[in-house]
Amino acid sequence: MSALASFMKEESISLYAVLSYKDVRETMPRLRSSLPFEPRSVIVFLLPYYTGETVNLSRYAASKDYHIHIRAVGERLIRHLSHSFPAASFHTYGDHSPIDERSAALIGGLGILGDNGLLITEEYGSYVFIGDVLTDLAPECLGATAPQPVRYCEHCGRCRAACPTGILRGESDDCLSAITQRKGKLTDEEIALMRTCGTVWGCDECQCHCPHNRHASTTPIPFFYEDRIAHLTSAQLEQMDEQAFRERAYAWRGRKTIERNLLLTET
Ligand code: B12
Repeated sequence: MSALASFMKEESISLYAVLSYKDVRETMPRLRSSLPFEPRSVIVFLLPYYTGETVNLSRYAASKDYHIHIRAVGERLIRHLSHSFPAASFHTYGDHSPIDERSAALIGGLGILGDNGLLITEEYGSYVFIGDVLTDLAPECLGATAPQPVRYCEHCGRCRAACPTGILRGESDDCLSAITQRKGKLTDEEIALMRTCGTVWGCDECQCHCPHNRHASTTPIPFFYEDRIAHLTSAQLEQMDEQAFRERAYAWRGRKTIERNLLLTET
């Protein structure tokens, strides 16, 4: 078994792909040029996160911040591969990557593209995070695959119909997830949408209505079960010390934004 395959097995990661860097869609060249090496290959991996229902937080935000786990997996992978390839350079990303992560996962054959813009896998539906590692190793060293044609969902229309703001129907410029994450004052209409959908952070409406998520398996990754909060209250937030707060997915906007959302939906 290759060093890469043995690592993925140890980490219970069943969905990953290796691609040549020239085949992936680069969206942030600035990030690539700040690397001290020229990337030749990409390892893209999926981390399923569904652990069960939530009350007022979207599913991705119920556990500790997923960036913590993506980074930890990426760093462990780099340490593991460095034993086999000591002269190679690596860098890990999750979200803030030089490449379009969804498109890399799609051409890596890991899933299909839903009309909600999300990558959908067979086993875990769209409840997967995407992480990636860039390296100057030649694609052949890691057993890279040729890019596969992008496959699409059946366009059943359920995500479009369920989208609270209508962005998926081309009727708005804003996604409810983005609205919950915006600083400052929200409009009455935006507040009403948050209340109707019962969310204080993120939005899962398009995912909840997707038939591919109906039988999505729960994640085998322990991280997503630890310190899980399915229902956040103002009182709980107030009691969270700075360290605990910093480890939540809603921390990047500061306390004020999530505090405001709780206040708007609790009254
Ligand atoms: C900014 C951001 C957001 C913003 C804006 C979303 C947006 N504009 O796409 C907001 C806050 C709204 C958001 C919300 C969510 N997000 Co978000 N988000 C991102 C982030 C950091 C950047 C996205 C971006 O702007 N990309 C650049 C633009 C140019 O890409 P795009 O054109 O919009 O994307 C299209 C291409 O990928 C295209 N495409 C696919 N294949 C191909 C192939 C070719 C050849 C071409 C040309 C195009 C193409 O299809 C995509 C969709 O239309 C990504 C991480 C990342 N680095 O990708 C996560 C990411 C997309 N988000 C993620 C998640 C989980 C969510 C939420 C579900 C969270 C939640 N519950 O609230 C929602 C889902 C909302 C939705 N239906 O899109 C996951 C998605 C995982 C998955 N299964 O697909 C990602 C990948 C984070 C991660 N590392 O796992 N997000």
